[in-house]
Amino acid sequence: MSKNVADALWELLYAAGVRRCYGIVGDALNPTVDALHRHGKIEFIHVRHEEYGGFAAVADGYLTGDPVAICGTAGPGVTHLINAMIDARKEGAPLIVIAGDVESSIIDTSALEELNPYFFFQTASLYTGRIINPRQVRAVVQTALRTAIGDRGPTVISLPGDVAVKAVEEALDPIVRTNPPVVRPSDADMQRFAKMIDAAERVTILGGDGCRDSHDEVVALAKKLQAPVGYSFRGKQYLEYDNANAVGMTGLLGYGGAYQALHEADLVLMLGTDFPFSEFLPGHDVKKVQLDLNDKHLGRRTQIDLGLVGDVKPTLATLLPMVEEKTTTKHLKRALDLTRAWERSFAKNLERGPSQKPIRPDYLVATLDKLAADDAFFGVDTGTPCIWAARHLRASAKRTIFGSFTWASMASAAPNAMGAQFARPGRQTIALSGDGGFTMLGMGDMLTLVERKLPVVIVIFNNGSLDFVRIEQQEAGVAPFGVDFKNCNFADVAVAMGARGIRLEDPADVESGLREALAHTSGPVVVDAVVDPFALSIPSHIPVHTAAGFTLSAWRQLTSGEGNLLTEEIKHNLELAAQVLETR
Ligand SMILES: Cc1ncc(C[n+]2csc(CCOP(=O)(O)OP(=O)(O)O)c2C)c(N)n1
Ligand SMILES: [Mg+2]
Repeated sequence: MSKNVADALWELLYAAGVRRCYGIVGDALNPTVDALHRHGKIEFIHVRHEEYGGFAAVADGYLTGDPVAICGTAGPGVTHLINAMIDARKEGAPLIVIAGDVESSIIDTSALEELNPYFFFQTASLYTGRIINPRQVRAVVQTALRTAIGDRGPTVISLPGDVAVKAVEEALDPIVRTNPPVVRPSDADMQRFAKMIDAAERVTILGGDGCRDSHDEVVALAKKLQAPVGYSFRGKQYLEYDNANAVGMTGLLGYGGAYQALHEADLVLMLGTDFPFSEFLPGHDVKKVQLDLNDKHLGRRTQIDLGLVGDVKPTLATLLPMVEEKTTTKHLKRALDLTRAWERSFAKNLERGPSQKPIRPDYLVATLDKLAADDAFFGVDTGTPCIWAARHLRASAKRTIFGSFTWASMASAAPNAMGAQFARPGRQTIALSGDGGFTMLGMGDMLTLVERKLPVVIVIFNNGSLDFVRIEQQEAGVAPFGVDFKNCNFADVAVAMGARGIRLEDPADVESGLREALAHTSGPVVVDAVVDPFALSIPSHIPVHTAAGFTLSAWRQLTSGEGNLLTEEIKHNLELAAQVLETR
């Protein structure tokens, strides 16, 4: 049988490392998926919602570095992919989106399910190719693959069903994968970099996702410069472990001495971080050097004194012998003292966890952290799970803490966990899901996890609300509104779906319940944890507008007759506040 466009497509994708395609079949896509079926080497993961497949692919691609395919069919099917595609772009995951397209004879006629792929994908896609002639295949697939892999993001191949079955005449050789180049700043810029460091007295490092492969280099530099190392959420997992200079995170999720270390430094080194919250970064009185592989990131979050384009690892390896050793430890010691005080306050609070009802979410996460494997994958939902994960999940050389950290979409944790399980079968895989997130996207595809017998542990923070938004509203000075909802017993739902279900209502059961969940490896488990909706976290630095907003919101609740909720909130957080004040 001669080769058609769809056959050639899968052959080329397979040769470039694509091993899985997540999605839903239908109309325009049927011939393309039929070719995947006949090809036989790329696994098709039939999900119940295209967006779920998209988020699964984001984690899959991020973990393996190999491109992952996702597919949806013309119009509505592909529109379901867009949120995960933007997430892929922000998190740096190589995705190839196979978009079913209407018959080529009715393109641009407002046909049923017709969507202009160029307009529609513009925000999300790094490259969009529409194949209407078999002779485009090599160039379009090549460009889609190279862009997705090289620029780490989603690219689109839009393919009408009638074109998918057209014969390909030319011989198509497999696409050659290239290793990423080693990039570091010019010698002159390296000299300027080293000079600024030598001239400084108090250096602080802020690291991000760009430090992914450079733990040892960052630790060595920090040691040589007596520099505290703070990090973004994405950088935490690469820099917190085995690092005597680690001082926590800055930002609204902040803890430890990072905020002070950044503001009290005379030179800050921003390494591979595009940390977006400018108000938590120091201003003009502190000099800043920013190093990033992407030059578009330089200087966009705060004013910088030196911008450098390069990979953190080779740049620091070159820099290390160029800088003088520093011996004054006062700056580092202050940041470490603050960090230790935070750790003591966490420990004190957690000690009371087993007897504090309702279950404290921080106790839930800290217990999970204690019991989870040293190489566990944690998917974390945007919402309060993010807050508690940032503080209470400890990184290790082999653990992954993953989420929609830059796009901040809800509901990514469960699908991310599924993708992680496909990427690394058998690895302990845990999702920390909001109840809003789980009911938004996670519930339907529980059936996929069951069908595939995937050992994924989904821990639901059942707080009956969009709790994170409630906190946002309070911060903005308004009375909480539109955030509460009624839940069901998710453990019962899980059992009805064929999964294991564990309901946690009593804090005394948290440890045994989580142990049982982690020991269940023959399929998915849902841990439905009824947690305290009033648990607040206090950041290491509270911006003035936040404090003012909380006061105003409290006043509005009192004057609107919702003071009883406020009393609850104060009661639940008073002791925490007292402990945190000790760390100031
Ligand atoms: C798709 C999407 N919709 C809305 C938001 C805004 N948002 C951010 S967090 C959040 C609440 C999340 O609620 P839940 O999943 O229940 O987690 P909780 O904060 O209650 O723990 C919302 C609505 C978002 N980030 N993404
Ligand atoms: Mg919630």
